[in-house]
Amino acid sequence: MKTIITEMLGIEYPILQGGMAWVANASLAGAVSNAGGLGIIAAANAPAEIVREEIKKTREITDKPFGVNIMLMSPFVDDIAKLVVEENIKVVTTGAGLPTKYMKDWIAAGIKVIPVVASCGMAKMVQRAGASAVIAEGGEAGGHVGELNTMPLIPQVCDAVDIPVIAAGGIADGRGIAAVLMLGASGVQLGTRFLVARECTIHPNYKNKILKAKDIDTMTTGKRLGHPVRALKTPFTRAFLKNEKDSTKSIEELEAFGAGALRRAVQEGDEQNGCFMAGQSSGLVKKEQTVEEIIQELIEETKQTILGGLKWVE
Ligand code: TUI
Repeated sequence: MKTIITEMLGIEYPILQGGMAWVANASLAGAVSNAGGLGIIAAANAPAEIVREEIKKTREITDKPFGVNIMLMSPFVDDIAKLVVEENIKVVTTGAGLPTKYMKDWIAAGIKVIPVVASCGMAKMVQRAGASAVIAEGGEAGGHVGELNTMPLIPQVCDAVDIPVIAAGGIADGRGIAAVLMLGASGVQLGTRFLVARECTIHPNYKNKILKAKDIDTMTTGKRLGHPVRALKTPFTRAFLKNEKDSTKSIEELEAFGAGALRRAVQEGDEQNGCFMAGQSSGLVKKEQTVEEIIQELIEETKQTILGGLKWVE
């Protein structure tokens, strides 16, 4: 399935794997790249040496293109920004902020920069700074999310910029991929669907919670902190929301309450105190599969959906 994105990135299918913090390691990224998508290692809040090790491991798993996602709120962001240049990384995606101040150096090093944006204004800013493409992510996504949803966001970003648009947020099957291609996207980024991949090394409790989740089982917390996060409804998210509504609780207390919660979910499967970040598409994710099976199924469904769509014409 060729699009401007497969040609730009040298991959077989226009499917990127989200740069999920604590989740997107060499095992997952390597498998996605081997299956013809673009695997992405999440730098998240990790120090540079840890990320360097994951890059090395990924190169042992695959000789196909892969990327690194830089979480711009990371305390190590400056180090990671240098690391991707040193390591000759070909594709950098960013999240949770504006990467403009790093882009000149990345572009000079030949890196294709693909920021995640949540609005047209952000998309235009990164286009001006030299982005190769943008990932426009709707609020249906898991993790840190913006205000707009995927359906209105994608066509507006497509109109706002001249660079290719990759759609993210709420997509977990071929119907979603077909839909966003119709909205003008030339690729997709999926996170939640890859959480249950065999090669995804998260705790089994995390996978089981995704597999059991229904349509209404995610919520956002953290609006008062200025960075809303979507996750599965659990005792942790309910307690967080209660604290958030309690005006006697300071921002610092809220931050402290949330600290380490994603790690507890991913590594310990802690159903009481973990934060299981996941998108609204969790209800669409029904079985554990290999990454290869997921990608093949996504492509087949996308083609069937597009062909079947002809029934609505005439
Ligand atoms: O970045 C993400 N998703 C993430 S990052 C993350 S780690 C984290 N954990 C707890 C709290 C906060 C972060 C977990 N999930 N997705 C990409 C994304 N970026 N979605 C939305 C945005 C975004 C939102 C606002 C990017 C820029 C922005 O504002 C730009 C600015 O700084 O004005």
